Amino acid sequence: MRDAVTSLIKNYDVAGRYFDRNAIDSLKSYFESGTARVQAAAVINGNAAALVKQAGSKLFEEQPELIRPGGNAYTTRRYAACLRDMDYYLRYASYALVAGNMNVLDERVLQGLRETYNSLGVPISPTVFGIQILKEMVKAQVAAAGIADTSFVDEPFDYMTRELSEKDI
Ligand SMILES: CCC1=C(C)/C(=C/C2=NC(=C\c3[nH]c(/C=C4\NC(=O)[C@H](C)[C@H]4CC)c(C)c3CCC(=O)O)/C(CCC(=O)O)=C2C)NC1=O
Repeated sequence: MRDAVTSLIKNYDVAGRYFDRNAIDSLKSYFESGTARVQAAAVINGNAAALVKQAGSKLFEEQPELIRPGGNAYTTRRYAACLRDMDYYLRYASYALVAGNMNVLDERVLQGLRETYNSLGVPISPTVFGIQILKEMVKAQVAAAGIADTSFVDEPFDYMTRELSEKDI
C-alpha cells in the first residue's frame, strides 16, 4: 500500500535520482492539501453511517427495480450486502483521500471485484451510480465544514467509478 510520498520515493529511487522540481512541486501540493484531506476524512468518519444510509435510499429511490423481486438488492440479505458495499467504498475512499494516492483502492477494493460482481450478477452501472451519490454527499458535507475547494474529494470516487466501469465494456 502506498501514499503520495512513498510512491514518489519509489519512483525516484528506481531511477536513482534526487527529487527534481516536479517531485518537489508534487510534494508541496500534497502537504499543502494535507489539512483539507484530514478534515475530509474526519467529516466522513463522523457521518459514515448516515452517508451510507442516505446514499442507499437515494439509489433505491432512483432505481427502485433493484429492490423489487428479481432485482439484485432484493431480499434483506442482498439489500444489506449492497449497503455494506457502499460502506466499503466510503471507508476506502477516506483512506485514499488521506494517502493522496489510489493504490489502496487497487489493492484492497478493486482487485477481482468486477469478476465477483459479474459472477453474482451484481450490476455495475447502479453500483457506480451509488458511488457517485456518495461522492456528491461527501462533497456537500466537506464544503459545509468550511473547505472551499472540494475538488480533491472527487478523486477516489471517480477512480473507483472508472476502474469498475471501464473494464466492463
Ligand atoms: C473491501 C472490499 C470489498 C468489496 C468492495 C466487496 C464487495 C462484495 N460484494 C459482494 C456481494 C454483493 N454486493 C451487492 C451490491 C449491490 N447490489 C445491487 O443491486 C446494488 C447496485 C449494489 C449496492 C450498491 C449485493 C446485493 C451482493 C450480494 C449478492 C449475492 O450474494 O447474491 C461480494 C460477494 C461476497 C459477499 O456477499 O459478501 C463481495 C466480495 N467485498 C470486499 O471485501
